[in-house]
Amino acid sequence: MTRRAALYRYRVPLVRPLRLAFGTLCVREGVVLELQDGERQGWGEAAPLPGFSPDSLDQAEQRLRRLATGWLDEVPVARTSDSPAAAFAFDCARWELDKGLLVADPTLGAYPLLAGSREQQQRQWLALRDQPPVSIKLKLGGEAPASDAAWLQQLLDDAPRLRLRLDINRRWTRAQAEQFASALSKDLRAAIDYIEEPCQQLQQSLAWAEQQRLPLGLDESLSECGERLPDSPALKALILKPTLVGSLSRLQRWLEQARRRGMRTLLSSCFESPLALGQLAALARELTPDEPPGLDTLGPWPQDLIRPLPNSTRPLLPLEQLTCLWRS
Ligand code: OSB
Ligand code: MG
Repeated sequence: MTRRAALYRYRVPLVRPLRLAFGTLCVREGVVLELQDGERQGWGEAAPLPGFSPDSLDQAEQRLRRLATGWLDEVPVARTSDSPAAAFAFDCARWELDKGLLVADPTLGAYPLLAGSREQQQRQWLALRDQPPVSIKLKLGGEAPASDAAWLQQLLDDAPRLRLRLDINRRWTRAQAEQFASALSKDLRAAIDYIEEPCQQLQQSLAWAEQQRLPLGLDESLSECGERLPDSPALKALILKPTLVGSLSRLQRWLEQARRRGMRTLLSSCFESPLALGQLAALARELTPDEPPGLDTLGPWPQDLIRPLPNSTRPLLPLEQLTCLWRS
């Protein structure tokens, strides 16, 4: 059997700028790995998110080249790595080689994400209000905490059965978190599935959630946890972003640990391209079948990458239009 490998780079201007808690992105860049073993083929994408990921695109590219070279020579490459995005990409490509195509429609069962300014969120909600989803995720923390609570109350008045997932991305001081908790009505409190990353420090978030008896979700703090989740009754949800976690075996270990503690576990995206979003949707179906993943991040993508997503109406950006960086 002949093994072959190649690396490509994409650079895609987004339909509209992505305003995130940690900066604004107008262009998304990533590296795509292609592995071939005889007739079989596997793809993987590494797209570290600037300002959020611990690794850079250059680091991911270097690491992927090493991993691919090791695979071609059939020698194992040391697992330790400075690039989780590369480990994720490599494992997806290996998965496809071994088990077949990793693709599902990321919009199926997805809960909507309201992001951006309050005004933008209000506009997004207007489009959803008449047929409200079961649950919704909101990015909060950009306004005064009491005003955020009032906005949530308005959502609940429009759709009384709505379940809320809130993501603060560590924007609150402990005092602001207290203000938010004090502004919650009883209904509103009961409608909250979890609050992701409220405070600037994990210890503050834990202490606040325990004291207020509010359900806490962990996302970016996971990188500070080493191999063990903090022991806290407030910890109710683990949001896992494979681009940040790295290898699929590491992802599995987090899933098992969280499940042993009765936490809910969700996969989520880092604004990867439709190629990786389709893979994340398929992985979520395998690994977290009772929780739809947080993948409502397709909006800014003008095209599907390399292969069409199921049910997609976007045009395709074919492989020929990517820059080939290396091939064996
Ligand atoms: O804070 O959870 C985040 C996307 C990129 C970077 C950070 C985050 C996100 C998301 C993805 O919110 C969507 C989701 O988790 O539902
Ligand atoms: Mg989050």
